[in-house]
Amino acid sequence: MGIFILALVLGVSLAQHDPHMKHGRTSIVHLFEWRWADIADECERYLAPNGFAGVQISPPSESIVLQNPWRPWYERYQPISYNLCSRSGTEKELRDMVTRCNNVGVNIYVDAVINHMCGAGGGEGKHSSCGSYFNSHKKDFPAVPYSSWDFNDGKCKTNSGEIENYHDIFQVRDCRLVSLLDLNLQKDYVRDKVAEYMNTLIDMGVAGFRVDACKHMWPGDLQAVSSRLHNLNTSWFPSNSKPFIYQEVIDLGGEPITASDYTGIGRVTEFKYSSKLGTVIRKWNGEKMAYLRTWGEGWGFMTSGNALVFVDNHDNQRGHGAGGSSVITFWDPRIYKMATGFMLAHPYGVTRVMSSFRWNRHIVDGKDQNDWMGPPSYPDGSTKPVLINPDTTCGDNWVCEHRWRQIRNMVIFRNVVNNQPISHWWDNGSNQVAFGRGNRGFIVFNNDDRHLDMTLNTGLPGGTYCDIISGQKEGSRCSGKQVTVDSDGRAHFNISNMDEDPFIAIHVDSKL
Ligand code: LAG
Ligand code: CA
Repeated sequence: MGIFILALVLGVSLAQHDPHMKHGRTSIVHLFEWRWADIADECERYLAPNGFAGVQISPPSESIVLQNPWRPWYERYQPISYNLCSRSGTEKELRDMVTRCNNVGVNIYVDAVINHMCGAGGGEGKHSSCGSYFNSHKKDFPAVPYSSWDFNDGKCKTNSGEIENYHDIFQVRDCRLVSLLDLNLQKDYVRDKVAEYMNTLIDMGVAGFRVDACKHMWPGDLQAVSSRLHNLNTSWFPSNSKPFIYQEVIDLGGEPITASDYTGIGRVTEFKYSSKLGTVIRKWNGEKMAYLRTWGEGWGFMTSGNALVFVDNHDNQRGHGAGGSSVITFWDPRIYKMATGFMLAHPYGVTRVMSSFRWNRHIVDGKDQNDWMGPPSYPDGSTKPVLINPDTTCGDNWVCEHRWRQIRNMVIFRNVVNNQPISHWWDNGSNQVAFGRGNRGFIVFNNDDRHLDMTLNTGLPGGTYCDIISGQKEGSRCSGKQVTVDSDGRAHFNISNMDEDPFIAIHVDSKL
């Protein structure tokens, strides 16, 4: 009740900050560019059994189809209409996926591209994923329909029509982002069309949205769209549930538009988290893991209840968007597992795990020449199914970070310690740190160039626990390392800096 009144006073709609996760699950996985049919299978065979709360899917709206370069991943950030056939599949397959994932308690969060349509130079014809006609020169998108009246060009005051200066909040909202035709969300007509699209998905059963490019939309316009949204489908969600909204706002500091301009509408992506965690784990700029003691608001991040956090995302893992070279990705697997392990062990924010495809990375002078490359595809441009190897990893250049044992087991760890505060923090003043989550779990990292050999107070009940990083509990034995906690909660930890993964995690469900 107290919180509710506070929320009213602050004008905050806390409802849209709630991801509506089921069965005590806590993490979202971004299955970047996966086909709907594969996601449906993955919900049933892997995500639900391993405690994943939800999936962020690639944009389901009809997009441009680009041939130069050949079928880049980013064509899906250039909508042609709100028809629901995309590179990931048909509307029927989308609907089937939403139903099947919901039926096993895995939520679907849709990447909604509503700031713009395709690029101004997108052309004319039917080079679109459902075959709808459009003419970018005339700003004509009859399949919505939008016409030239529905775009912002009159309002944009730059000579080029492009965003030229990020210190001018009017340009950032009313001019074109990388030439993309900018929708006029001041108009009720545009707001209605966008809300109609999102409501179709809500009625289908999705749990919420990752809203693309929010820095480029006025918070008031987003609020107007949000207020038009239906409640979630009561086949799977309690009545009066509002869709979860997490807004992509790249705020690394130094610009007049900040993440806090948007926290009244829903959660916001905390990009500082991704960039700073990379800096710390890489030990750049004199950073060390010991400083993570105050991780979260103490580092100037937004309030935990407003934040959506990630180690890397589909943009900054390939040098798009912003965040810089510190961002850690699957290309550096050893530190990637550690960074993801830290994120999932730490209580701050709603966590999103990245699941990528591999591409022919080719970095020249710090820039990846192949940052455009699309998902694993056949010569005709259609996306390949996700191949599952006998050892449960993925093939055909699907990376499936979420299936790496260390990451999957830390997703489970986060569920087991949900709502518990940080306890028993220890560090060596350098890059060896440890902390517990109440009396439910404990994790120890050794990111120094020397051995860790310490007895620590874990706060856990006495017993023998299986380390969930080097292995896990399998029946009545551990497939990896074993940790003995004495009756006072103390345990001895030995972590070589040469270990495959220099960290250990245990929780009450990994006790023998
Ligand atoms: C986002 N967040 O705010 C997405 O996370 C990001 O992936 C999107 O950019 C961006 N906003 C717009 O939705 C991506 C690529 C861009 C690409 C754009 C449109 O990062 O590189 O632009 O999608 O496909 C590409 C070209 C541009 C060109 C533009 C229009 O790179 O040079 O001007 O297309 O033709
Ligand atoms: Ca805009």
